[in-house]
Amino acid sequence: MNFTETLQNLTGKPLAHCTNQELYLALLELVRRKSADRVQPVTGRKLYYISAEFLIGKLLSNNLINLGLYDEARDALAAAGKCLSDIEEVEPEPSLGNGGLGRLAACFLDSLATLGLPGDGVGLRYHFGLFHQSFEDGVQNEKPDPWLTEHSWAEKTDITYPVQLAGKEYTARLYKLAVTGYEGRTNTLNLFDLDTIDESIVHDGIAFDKTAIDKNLTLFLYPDDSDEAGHRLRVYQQYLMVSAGAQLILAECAARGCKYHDLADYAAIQINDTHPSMVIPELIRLLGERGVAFEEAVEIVTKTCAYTNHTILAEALEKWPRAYLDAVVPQLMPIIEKLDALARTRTEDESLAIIDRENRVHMAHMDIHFTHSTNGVAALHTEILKNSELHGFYALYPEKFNNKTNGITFRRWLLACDPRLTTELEKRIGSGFRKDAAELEKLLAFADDETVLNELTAVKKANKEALADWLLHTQKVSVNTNAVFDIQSKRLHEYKRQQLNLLYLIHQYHEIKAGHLPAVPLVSIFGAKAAPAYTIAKDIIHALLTLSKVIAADPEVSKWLQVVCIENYNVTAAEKLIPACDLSEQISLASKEASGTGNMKFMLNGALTLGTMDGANVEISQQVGEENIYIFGQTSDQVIHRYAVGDYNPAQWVEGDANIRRAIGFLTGPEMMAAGRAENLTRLHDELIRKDWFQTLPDFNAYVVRKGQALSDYACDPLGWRRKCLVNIAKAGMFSSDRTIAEYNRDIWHLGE
Ligand code: 4GP
Repeated sequence: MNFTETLQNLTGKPLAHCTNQELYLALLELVRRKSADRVQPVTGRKLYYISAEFLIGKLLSNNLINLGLYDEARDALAAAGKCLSDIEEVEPEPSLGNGGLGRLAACFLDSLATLGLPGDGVGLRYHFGLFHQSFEDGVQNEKPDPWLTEHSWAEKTDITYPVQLAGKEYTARLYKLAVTGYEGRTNTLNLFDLDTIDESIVHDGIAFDKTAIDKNLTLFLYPDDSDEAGHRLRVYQQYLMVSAGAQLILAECAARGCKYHDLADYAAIQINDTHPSMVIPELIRLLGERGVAFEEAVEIVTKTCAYTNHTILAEALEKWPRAYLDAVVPQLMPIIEKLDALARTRTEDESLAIIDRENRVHMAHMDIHFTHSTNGVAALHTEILKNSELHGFYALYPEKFNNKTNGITFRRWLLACDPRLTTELEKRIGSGFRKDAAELEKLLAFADDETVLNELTAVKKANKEALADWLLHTQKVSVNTNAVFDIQSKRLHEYKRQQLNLLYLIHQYHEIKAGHLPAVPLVSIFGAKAAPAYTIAKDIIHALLTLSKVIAADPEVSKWLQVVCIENYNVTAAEKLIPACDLSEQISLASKEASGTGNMKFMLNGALTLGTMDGANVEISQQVGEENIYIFGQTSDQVIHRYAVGDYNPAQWVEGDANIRRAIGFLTGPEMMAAGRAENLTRLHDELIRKDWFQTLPDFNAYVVRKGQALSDYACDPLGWRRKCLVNIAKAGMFSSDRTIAEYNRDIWHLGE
C-alpha cells in the first residue's frame, strides 16, 4: 500500500476531500502506529530523566522526519492539493516548559531515541502548560494555553499510583507519549495527571483557587508563586511527579527481575535541576516499604541517581521552608532529617547542610550529597560551580563533579525548521551530517567559494522573507527584509539583559535623530515571556513595546530602526525566527547564563553571535575562532570580582557617561511617557540607576561598539559576513545533543549495560 492509500484508509475518504483537521488526525494515528513498531525491549540499565518541564513543541513534523516519512507525506498531500505546513498549523503546541531547561529535556529525549538508548522521560501532564502571552495596551497579558484535545499525542493508560499529599490519598494516572528517534528506537515520555482536575476553575486570566488541590494540581506549569499557597502548590506538584515516577520506576524494574538491592543495575535516574529532588527521599521511603534498610537504601539511591544543575542564580536553587514539607509531605520529613544527619557526619561545614538553621531544606544540597554525579551544563558553568558557587561540595566530593556541555537536536533545529539550508548543505556535503553532526565541518572546504556563499545568502534571504510573511499574518507587523534581522529570544530575565538591548536601541534612536546613520537598517526582534509575578521583567517588556511605538511613529528613525516584540513566544515561533536571523543576541551578564542553547540553534542556522563570554558562548567562540563571533563586555572573573567587592554603584556610571545618561533618561522622558505608562517606566528607570544588579551599565559602551562593528561588517563586506556564517554552521557539530547524550551515557548512565 502506498502512502496515499494508507492515509486514505485512515481518513475514510479521498485526501482532497479532507479538512486539515482530518488529515492531522490521520497523520497522528499513522505516526503512532509506525512509532509503536520501533519499540524495543530493554536490557540492562534504563534511564529515567525526571523533569518538571519537557518543552516538546509541536510533534507532527518532527515525528515524520524521524520516521523517514516527511517527504512522502508532503508529496502525497501536495498531490491531493494539500499543504503539510498548513496541516502542522492545526496542531496545538504543548507548552510544557518555560525555557532552556525544558527544551533541553525534549532534545535529550530525541537524542536518546536516536542513539538507540533506552531512556524515558518522567514529568507532569500540565493542562495549560506555561501561559499564553498577549500584549494589550503595552502590557503582557496572561491567559491559559490549552493543548490537550480529544486526540492528543499523550495517550491515557490504565496505570495509576496512589500518592499521599498532606495526609490525603490522590490517584496519579499515567499518560504515555511516544518519542521516536531519527532512524532510531521508540522511547516514552511518561506524564502524570489527576483525573479530578477541573479546568473551569481558572478565571480572570490565569487565576484559580490555589487550595483546591484535587482540581488545580496539574493545571499550570509554575503556578504563580508570589504567595505561600503558590509555593506550596509547587511542592505538591513536585511530589506528585516524583512519587508516581518512583513507583513507576520500581514497578518497571521489578517486572524485569530487579530485586531492589540491585536497582542501580536496572535504572539510572537523572534529576533535572532541583524540581525533582524529592525523588531521593521518596525512593528511600519506597525501598524501606519493600524491606530495604535505610543505610542500604541510601547507597542504592546514590548509585542510581545523578543531578544536573542548570543555574547559579541563588534564587533558582530551591530551598523549601521545612513547614511546607511538614505539611505537604510529612512522610518524607523523617527521611530528610536522617539524610541531613548523615550529611553532617561527612562535613562540619554548616553551609553544606540539607536543613539549615533557619529550617529551610536545601534541595540541591540533598542532590549533591546523595547522588553520584553533579554536572554543570557548559565548561565555564561547571568551573564556576566547582570554584565558587558549590566550592564546599567540590572540596568534599571532587569525584562527583563533571561537565556536560548542552546540545540541541539537529532534527528539529535544522532539518525541520530550516529545510532550505538543509537542502543546500546536502547539495554540498551529502547527508551524513543528519546522523553525524561532525560532518558539517566538510562545509569548510567551501569557505572561499563565492557560489556557495551566495547560495547561503539566498537561503537566508528566503528565510527572512518567510519570517516577514509570518510576522505579517500572525503579529500584524511588516518588516523590511533588507534590514539586518537581530534577534533576542529567550525567557525575559534581568540576567539575560534584554534591558541592555533596550538601552542600545534608545541610543540608536538618538544617533539617527542626530544624523549619525547606521551602516544598514536594523530590525530588532524580541521573543520573551515574563514570569507573571516578575514585575521588573514586565516593565522591560512594557519599555520595549513603548519604544517600538515611539520609533514607528517617527518617520526619520523608522526608516533605519524597528523594534518588534513577538506575542506568545514559544517553540513554534522559535522555529520561524531562528532560520531568519542574522545577528543572535546572547548578552547575559558573564557568569550568569549556565549555558544557553538558543545560541547554538542560531549559529547552526547561520547567524552570527553578538555575545558576552558567558555559558556556552565561550565554547562557541573556541569552535569558530574570535574572528567569527562578536564578543564584548566584562569577563566572568571581572563580574564575580565586582560582586565580591560589592562596590558597584550604577549612579556613578550614569553620572560619568553622557550616552548612558541619555539612554536611561529617555525611559522617563516626554516621548516614552506620552506613549507608555509612567509607573512601569519610572520603576525600570529607578531600578537601573539605583540597583542594576546585573551590571548592565558597565557593559553598555562595549556593546554599542561591538554591535556597530557587526552591522558595518554586514553592510560593507557581505561575502566576509557570509563566510563567517558558513564557519559557524560548519563548527556547530559539537553542539548536537547526540554528542551531549553520548557523553552522559559514557560517564554517568552506562545504559543497556
Ligand atoms: C536554563 C539556563 O538558564 C540555560 O543557561 C541553560 O542552557 C538551560 O537551563 C539548559 O541547561 N535554566 C532554566 C531554568 O531554564 O529554569 O533554570
